[in-house]
Amino acid sequence: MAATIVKGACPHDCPDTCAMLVTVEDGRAVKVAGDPDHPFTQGFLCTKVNRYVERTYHAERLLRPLRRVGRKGEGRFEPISWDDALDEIAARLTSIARSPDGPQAILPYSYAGTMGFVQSSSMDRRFFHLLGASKLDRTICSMAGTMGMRMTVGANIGADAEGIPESDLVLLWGTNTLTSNPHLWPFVLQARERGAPIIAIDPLRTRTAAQCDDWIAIRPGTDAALALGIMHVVFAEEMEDRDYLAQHTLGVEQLRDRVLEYDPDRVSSITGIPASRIIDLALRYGQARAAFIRVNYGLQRHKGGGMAVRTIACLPAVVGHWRRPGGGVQLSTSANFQFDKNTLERPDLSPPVRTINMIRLGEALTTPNAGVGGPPVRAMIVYNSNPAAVAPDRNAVMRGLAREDLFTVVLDHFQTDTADWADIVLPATTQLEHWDLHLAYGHHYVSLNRPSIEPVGEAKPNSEIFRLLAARMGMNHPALRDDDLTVIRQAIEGATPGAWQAEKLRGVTMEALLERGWMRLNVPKPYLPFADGRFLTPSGKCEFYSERMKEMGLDPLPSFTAPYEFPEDVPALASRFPLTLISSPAHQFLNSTFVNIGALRRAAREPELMIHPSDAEPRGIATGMRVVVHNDRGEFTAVARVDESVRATVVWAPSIWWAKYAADGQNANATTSQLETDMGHGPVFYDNLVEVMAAD
Ligand SMILES: Nc1nc2c(c(=O)[nH]1)N[C@H]1C(S)=C(S)[C@@H](COP(=O)(O)OP(=O)(O)OC[C@H]3O[C@@H](n4cnc5c(=O)[nH]c(N)nc54)[C@H](O)[C@@H]3O)O[C@H]1N2
Ligand SMILES: Nc1nc2c(c(=O)[nH]1)N[C@H]1C(S)=C(S)[C@@H](COP(=O)(O)OP(=O)(O)OC[C@H]3O[C@@H](n4cnc5c(=O)[nH]c(N)nc54)[C@H](O)[C@@H]3O)O[C@H]1N2
Ligand SMILES: [Mo]
Repeated sequence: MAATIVKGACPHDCPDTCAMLVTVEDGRAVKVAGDPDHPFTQGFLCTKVNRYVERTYHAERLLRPLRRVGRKGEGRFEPISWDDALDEIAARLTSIARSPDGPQAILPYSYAGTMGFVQSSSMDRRFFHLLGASKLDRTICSMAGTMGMRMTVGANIGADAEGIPESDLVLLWGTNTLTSNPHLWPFVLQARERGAPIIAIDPLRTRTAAQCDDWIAIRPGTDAALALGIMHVVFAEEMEDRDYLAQHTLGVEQLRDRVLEYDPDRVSSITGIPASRIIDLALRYGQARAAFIRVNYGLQRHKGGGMAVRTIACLPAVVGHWRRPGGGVQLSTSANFQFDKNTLERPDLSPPVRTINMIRLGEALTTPNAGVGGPPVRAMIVYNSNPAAVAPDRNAVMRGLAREDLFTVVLDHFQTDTADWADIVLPATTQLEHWDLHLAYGHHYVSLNRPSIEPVGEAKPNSEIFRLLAARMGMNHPALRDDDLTVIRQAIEGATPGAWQAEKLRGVTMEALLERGWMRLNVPKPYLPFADGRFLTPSGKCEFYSERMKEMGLDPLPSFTAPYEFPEDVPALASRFPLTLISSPAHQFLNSTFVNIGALRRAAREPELMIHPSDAEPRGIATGMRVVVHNDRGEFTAVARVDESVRATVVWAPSIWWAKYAADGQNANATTSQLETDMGHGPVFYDNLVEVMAAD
């Protein structure tokens, strides 16, 4: 039989959202490839998603519903029918909802295993809203930076990566592009071919930094100070764009005063970067005509993450680079995708309920009022997430998952660390087996995913599982009966087809998506969102001064906010735990997804810890030795790699391992905390002091 090619989209949590072509023979997917016609992803897939066929037909794929038979966490399950599984879940949830604790004792827990609207933020949300379950604040990745962008430019949108070839200076600021955003790289190379220097600002000489013209090894959590230092020099040297400042910004006089406090010497003492290098960077920035700053979410995983992003986002307005293609800053493009979220999620169906912050799952499961008031959490439905691996303060999370009285349901493709602690495990379909609709957070194309194969085994789409559960529980609302294609149409066209379409979605239709697979938003190419000002803030200006931040009790002007665990501020803690641990993504994994794919895990070898020779030597640590990384929250072991690619006093543990594949059954989140960022209640994964010692 002839092979057919089906147009799909990569579902993973990555800025690139690749257009994917799936080759199918005799009903079986045999190959995935990038769509060469896609202007941003340009026909190649990453190391991980190239193995999507292998992942889909993996021998350990969950094929049937399972019920726990052993003790919690023992990992012993028996297959059961869908009918039995749904009956049992429906009975348990109904009895909790009708008990004095009420439906708020039920907690959905999901994040971005798939980013598709159908499988991650529509039928599921409608179900939990109508049920009256607790809400989940999905903060684990991006909320600090998102808030930072909102404060300065008004929304989490930014410069267009397709303009980068016209840039004359590219700053990769707190981002490991070749690992986490690889489809940006060809654009960066085009800029370099035309003479633009590429500079990485990162405590690690990542594989990306190693390819750059310059590596600025900043101390973790000090980026706002560097940005203020750049502005200090730019104003001192009169390199600012006075016309742009006068027309399109708010608070420039206060900003001028503020940056006086951040002279290169002071900034050097905070950031650990020599003053001469700060001045050099600032002069290059000030002299450029269209510098492109790619910030990513890595740098906002510290206490001052929101302020750091907000401060960096001020830079292009100071020099007026928003005016020109290739100039500006990009954290995300996601807020351009104005899908009809109210119709997708139906928040109106929910009674007033409490909200639980997903990064405080440990606390929510182990404190009587879930840390926020109200009943204890008695049931948790996990989908698109693996909290036993990814959530901070892992030991607290595991104490919660171990509760005999917690009813846990996990929907996944595999028996993850979290699924091991479930009462019921449900097999979910992969992207090859279901419909979906995707935004992107690193470019401006909408993508449609068509299923290319029938579900493997008895797997069902998340959307279908929530429809079935709703029916079982007598939740008789029409919004819980919409099929997947209807949901996609609703996202694009709104609740009343034809009556509503957001400006940037104009022209993006279901028919066109069905035919082409992806479509550019209704924005020019390259898109210059703030070339003529028109910021999305309350004032319509780029807000150097933010009244809203003042109302939140924050400094209304850009400033440096020290990390919680900034050594000079916490000398007693720092004397016991002198090293800062960064546990950013391994090249071979996508958060904790793909850790069970043999070839990728072999390439990642085993949990590693990179440590600078000046920190290794006094501790008697050599490459290849097993080390213990610990603090008061917990410990994990790793194999040391002594290397000058980390700043002294910083250590790097590529993440996020499944605990069950680690020799000690732990991962880096044993050491991370449940503290929140300054804005957006985000996590502080890299604001984390530890000590390292040889294992024996
Ligand atoms: N291969 C792969 N790709 C991924 C992911 C993955 O797990 N694997 N995850 C996806 C997800 S969910 C996300 S959110 C994005 C994340 O995308 P990125 O933010 O680009 O993620 P990282 O690769 O962690 O790069 C962050 C870099 O920030 C550095 N960093 C840490 N703290 C600081 C700091 O205080 N200042 C500065 N300047 N740098 C700092 C780290 O050393 C690291 O090199 O990537 C996505 N892409
Ligand atoms: N220490 C440390 N911790 C971190 C980070 C870090 O850098 N360091 N990064 C943080 C960040 S940026 C993020 S975004 C989070 C990520 O946290 P999560 O979004 O939880 O990401 P994953 O670990 O990839 O888990 C996703 C799970 O969803 C499953 N899945 C995928 N598609 C489907 C589907 O269609 N249906 C169902 N039911 N399941 C599906 C996958 O098999 C996988 O088990 O982790 C955070 N945790
Ligand atoms: Mo993320």
